Amino acid sequence: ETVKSEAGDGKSLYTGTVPLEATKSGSTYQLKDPTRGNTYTGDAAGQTDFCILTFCLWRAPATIFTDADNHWGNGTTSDKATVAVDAQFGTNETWDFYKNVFGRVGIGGDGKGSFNRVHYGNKYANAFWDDSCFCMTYGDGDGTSLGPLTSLDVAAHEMSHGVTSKTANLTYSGESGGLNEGTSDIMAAAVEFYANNSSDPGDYLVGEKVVLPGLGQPALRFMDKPSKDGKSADAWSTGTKNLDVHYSSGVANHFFYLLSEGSGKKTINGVNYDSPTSNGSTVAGIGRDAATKIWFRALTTYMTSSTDYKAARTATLNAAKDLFGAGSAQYNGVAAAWSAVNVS
Ligand code: ASN
Ligand code: ZN
Repeated sequence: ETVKSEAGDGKSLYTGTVPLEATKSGSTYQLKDPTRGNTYTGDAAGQTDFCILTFCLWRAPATIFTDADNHWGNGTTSDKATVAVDAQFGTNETWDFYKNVFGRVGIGGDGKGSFNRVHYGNKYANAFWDDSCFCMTYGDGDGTSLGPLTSLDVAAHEMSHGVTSKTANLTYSGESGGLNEGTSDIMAAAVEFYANNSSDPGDYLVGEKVVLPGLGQPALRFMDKPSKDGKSADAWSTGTKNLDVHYSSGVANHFFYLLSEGSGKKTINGVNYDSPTSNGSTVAGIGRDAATKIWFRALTTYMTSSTDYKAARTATLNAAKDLFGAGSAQYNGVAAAWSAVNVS
């Protein structure tokens, strides 16, 4: 029996009312999308996994969300299904982005869907992708610094860890760890621009929807000038490899911003940016679509588990040569943007 997809919609926390595809089971609907590898969203109901490092002895089950009329959530946290709408929407947009922009179907590139768990733990202020269950997990946040982690950019960031793991498999420490984190931030921005949702338009901020006043900054990370978070690197130095991977990623994020948009002041979708260069140069952007294609090709064709920033420069130059030619503006833009973050 083929499962018929039933078009419904949901009122999300962060992206307004969004279309969803559900599965009809008897007289109720399940939040499970047959058009995207049966990707579904379930309720972890406050439970947490029991793991020793990465080996999990017990995992909080995801009880699939069901609904009587295929109109999910109410746009606020008073309805448990609201953040499930965000999570399902996040997987949908990320799926569509990888499929329609790169021809990659599913995080693993094998057409297989994943699943989401929401309401994980108690005041859990994080979200993560897990390769071993092929699943996404979202906490509801601590309510002071972070709200529910279910924004589109967080979804795309975490699921892109799954793509990296199946491709370059960049080791999650040192400079390769910064490139791994940077890849997730870069793809998060690209997915947000791709989705073009009016409540959450594309930007070069990470986590702007999930932060609360208690965090004291308007986003988790800032790609135009990563040091705005007080910790991330704007440019490469010999100390980059010693930073936490969420801060050494600044070099990659800043490279990607400069390559896409260029240096200096710019306003995009109402957000003001002012991106410096470390060498005093002025960099002209090549556009985010070209920059995204170059990064993805470098990730999937040239980067390996041990790629560092110097090798990432070579990988992206090779990718730009393949896609646009050796003397192209895009190729020259890649060289200039890396030089502007002190990677030569
Ligand atoms: N949210 C964190 C991240 O994706 C958790 C993790 O998996 N390291 O960077
Ligand atoms: Zn990450």
